[in-house]
Amino acid sequence: MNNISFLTGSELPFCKGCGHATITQNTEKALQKMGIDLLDVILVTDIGCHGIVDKSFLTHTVHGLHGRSVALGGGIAAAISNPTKKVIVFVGDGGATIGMQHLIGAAHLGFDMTVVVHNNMLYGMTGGQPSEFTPCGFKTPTLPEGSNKAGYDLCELITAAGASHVQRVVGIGDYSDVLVNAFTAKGFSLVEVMEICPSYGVKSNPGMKLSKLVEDSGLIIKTFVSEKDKVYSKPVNPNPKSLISDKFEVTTKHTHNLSKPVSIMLSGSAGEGIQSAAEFLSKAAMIAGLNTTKKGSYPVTVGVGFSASEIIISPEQILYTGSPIPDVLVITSVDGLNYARAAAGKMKGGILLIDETLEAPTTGAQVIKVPFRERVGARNSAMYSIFWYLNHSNIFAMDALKDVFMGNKISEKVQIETMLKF
Ligand SMILES: Cc1ncc(C[n+]2csc(CCOP(=O)(O)OP(=O)(O)O)c2C)c(N)n1
Ligand code: SF4
Repeated sequence: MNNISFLTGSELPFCKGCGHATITQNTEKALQKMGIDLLDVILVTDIGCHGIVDKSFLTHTVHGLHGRSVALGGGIAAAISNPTKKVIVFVGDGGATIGMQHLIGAAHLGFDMTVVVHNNMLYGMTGGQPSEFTPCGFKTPTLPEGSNKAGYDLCELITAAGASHVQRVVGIGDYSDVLVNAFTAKGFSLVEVMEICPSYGVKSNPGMKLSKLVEDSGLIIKTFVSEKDKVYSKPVNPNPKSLISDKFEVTTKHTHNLSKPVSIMLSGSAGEGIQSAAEFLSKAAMIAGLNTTKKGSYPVTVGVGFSASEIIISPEQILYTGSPIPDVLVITSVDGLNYARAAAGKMKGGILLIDETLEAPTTGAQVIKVPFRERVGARNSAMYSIFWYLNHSNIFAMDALKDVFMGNKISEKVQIETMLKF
């Protein structure tokens, strides 16, 4: 037991008689009984009336999106993985409805945390809409005829999902020991506190008593499971390989002739190497001492239709990706032509390199027809187009692009000489 104050001392932000206030007071008392330090508590709150209490707590607090507080809390618990710290999540029945999968998942994975569900059987903050926890017959301002079905039995669900400690309690008086039991359990614990919202629940159901309502709804007040030593088993590899370590390391090896940025759009068909060609061009520009950005566009069905990439190459730092009106537009197929027609129409200058089999779209750019497909076939046409463009523009040393090409598996299948016939 300690006498640390876990609350700011200013008034709690709830309507008079709201059960959320009782949960706040019982939480403080439970934490004092545990003798835990203020800053060893991480309180994650959800959206809703209960969530605005975070400004009253002197502990660490995190305010989550509606229904996502359990996912946030689970992430924090997994990341700190420290038995001296206590992660507590406050969520309403509305947030529990929206984030049910997170609750089941967190119980299933056994995250070391406690969820306190503020079940006032409706969405309080937004004026009393029913949630999936609204009991049969319970009326709300937006459901004045009363619910015609039973609400979820959350405790049964979470017990079945594998939680270590689950208890339901009627939120009246001192139930701090119930919270102590949950807070001190190892692994995932949950307490469902039954309440009525005086502003919407009581008004819509005059004379209804909380204990009677809970009893009539068939929700049992009890401890559903209490395996207090069940521990969190890490669901993921504890020593994952860094995603950064094998990134492309850039050393300038070649020269360039660029004094201002140039934007290039490659537009062709899925499966014809547009994204690879864009990547090769970007990497080559980097080893020629330039900055580059690359933005890929393709339909969700990645195997058919167009594929396009917008590349910017510049001697200066570039703070954005994409260039809807390129300086250079390369079109290698019919799909690419259809995709890039609008961009071509906006070009007032620059160059348009287009496969010689295609009819050039309306454009203010200088049009150059090149037999991309005929020279190297459809699959390599995009790759060939960047060699062709680099040879034509000389914006940086061709040796940079040759280096990137030769360092890739493609060079085992495609002779580099094929790419160098202009
Ligand atoms: C994803 C999402 N849906 C809806 C809302 C609007 N909204 C804000 S508070 C709230 C009701 C909250 O009810 P509950 O979670 O039960 O908490 P209570 O207010 O009763 O404490 C809703 C629907 C939102 N903020 N985010
Ligand atoms: S509206 Fe209801 S849930 Fe919200 S603070 Fe008031 S009594 Fe509590």
